[in-house]
Amino acid sequence: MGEKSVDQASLKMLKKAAREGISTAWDRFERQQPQCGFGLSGICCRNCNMGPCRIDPFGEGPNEGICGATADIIAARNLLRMIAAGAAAHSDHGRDVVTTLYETALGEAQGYQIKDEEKLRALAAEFNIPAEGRSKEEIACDLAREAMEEFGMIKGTLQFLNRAPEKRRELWKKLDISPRGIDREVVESMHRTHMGVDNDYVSLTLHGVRTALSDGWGGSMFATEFSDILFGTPQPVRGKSNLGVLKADQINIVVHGHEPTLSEMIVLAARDEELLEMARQKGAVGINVCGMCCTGNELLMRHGVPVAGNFLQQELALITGAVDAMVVDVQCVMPALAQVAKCYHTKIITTSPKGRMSGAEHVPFGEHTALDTARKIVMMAIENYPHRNQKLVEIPDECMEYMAGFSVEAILKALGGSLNPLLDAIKSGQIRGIAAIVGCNNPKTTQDEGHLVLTRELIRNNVLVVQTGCAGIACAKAGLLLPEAAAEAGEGLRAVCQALGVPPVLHMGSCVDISRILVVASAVANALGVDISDLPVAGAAPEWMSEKAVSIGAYVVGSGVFTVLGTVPPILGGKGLVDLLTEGADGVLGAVFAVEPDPRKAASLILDHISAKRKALGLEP
Ligand code: SF4
Ligand code: MSK
Repeated sequence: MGEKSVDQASLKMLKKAAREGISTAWDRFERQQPQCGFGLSGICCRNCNMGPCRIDPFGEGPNEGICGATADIIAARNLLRMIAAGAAAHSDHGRDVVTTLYETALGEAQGYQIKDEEKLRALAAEFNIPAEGRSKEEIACDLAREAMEEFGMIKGTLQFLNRAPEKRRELWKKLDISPRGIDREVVESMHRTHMGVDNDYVSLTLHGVRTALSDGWGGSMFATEFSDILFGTPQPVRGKSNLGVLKADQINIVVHGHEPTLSEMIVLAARDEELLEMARQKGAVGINVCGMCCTGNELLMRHGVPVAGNFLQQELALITGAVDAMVVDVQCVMPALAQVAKCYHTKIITTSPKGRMSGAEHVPFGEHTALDTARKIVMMAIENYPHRNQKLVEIPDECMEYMAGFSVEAILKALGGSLNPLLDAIKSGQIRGIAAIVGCNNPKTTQDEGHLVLTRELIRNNVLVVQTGCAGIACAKAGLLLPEAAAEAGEGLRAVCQALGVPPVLHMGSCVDISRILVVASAVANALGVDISDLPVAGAAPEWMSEKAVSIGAYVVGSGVFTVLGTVPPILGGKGLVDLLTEGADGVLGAVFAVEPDPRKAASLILDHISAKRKALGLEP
């Protein structure tokens, strides 16, 4: 492996960590080497107590488990369980936002309001909820109840599937993979993977796609749409990124995790004059709330709040010695934080009943007392500021401006209210296609390098890039989210970006906001009268690590988009499964996965794919 990171701020903090004897994910990764070959190939099973069983990938030892499960069955079951966990995580996040809207509508949630009434009314129309002459609270109440039904729905299929092009919906119906209730698909995944239920790797994989679709077109879409109703639909906004956003003379609060419900309240509380005065009395000049990972994405999309970093920088933020409190909720929060925090004065504060951490303080967060809880947390950070050991403080100066906030509505506004300018640019070849680059960091690969190399290669070749998650933060830190980055784009894309005043890389939000990308892809496909699989579009997750990314990959391919993975998924021991996902799926779903760790080669795969799709549409390849 090469360098640990291409981010200078990360490298500086890794040096500081080494000086101070603190181990980070990179050190722990090294201590795990060599990683288990059975695990890496996905062919160990412990789904029952006759096992654990493992298959010999070289054909010399056992080629089936005690029950007779083959490598393909074991790998497919393991993959399906990963999808189910990822879909559950996104969808449970969506459920919490739906609940918050419901309680806001009832007047029982403290500090929240319905900020985007237009979107509320548009969604009400989509769900056939009467809106005429009714208050926004009455409509929101009905809409939230409808949404709750979709989680545990007992008949029919998800409402948001109607947003997909007709051909795609027909295909899902034909394959019998249109998702029903969101929870139902996850439960069925667990049932099918129980010992002795679904013993066919093709059938297991198809259910994986169905479960993933219930995430993309269900749980994640609810999270996005309902967050917009509550907190406002993002519009282009500027802010700053990387560890240099931490301030030596301010109370630094890093909010980390995924759900915007808590972080929105922390942002609000940090502006409270009474708390600001308290901070001044402790000797700080202000309260600096910064985001991390997808909580950071939620806040930067809506408020231009500084984002301190992406996944592999969570420990590094603490190693600056300048974080007074790190407030976490759910997902992508490393248990190591509590250990690292012990070396400094930082308080790690967990807030979700679902996400506790030994060694952290727990401040339970709930909608009914949201603002009071947020104030309490901000006060804890203020009280902690005097304990900061100035001798240990070292804040890297890397700090890059970004422009984010490209919701579907913001993109349409930038285009003058209609998709036509984008369609014309695609037809003329000024923009050759669109690529969604998403996902995490992973110490298996140099931090941010995959995201940056792939993004630069694609924009240079006139492919518009849209991003979410930690990929978006990687590009923010590298300056690729600025309109000036159009200088790095090919001539056609550059001209379009300069005319519209937008960057060549559009930040569309957090991981759940990949649902926004599905909406754009559907709108383009509908405008051209084709399926999503006919479009010159592709997906990529160069540095993915989480089970949510597996669910995302499966619903993106299931929606008809060719997807390139940069880190290798644990399935290679199931040869039939690999063939199905990388070749066979094309004839079934109109899209496949490719695995390509080299981001330059990944770019070539995507460019070839875009050329082929352009040609098939009768466009200049
Ligand atoms: Fe082994 Fe089959 Fe049990 Fe898995 S389900 S542990 S392969 S016997
Ligand atoms: S936070 S899922 S590391 S993108 Fe959404 Fe980043 Fe991946 Fe978590």
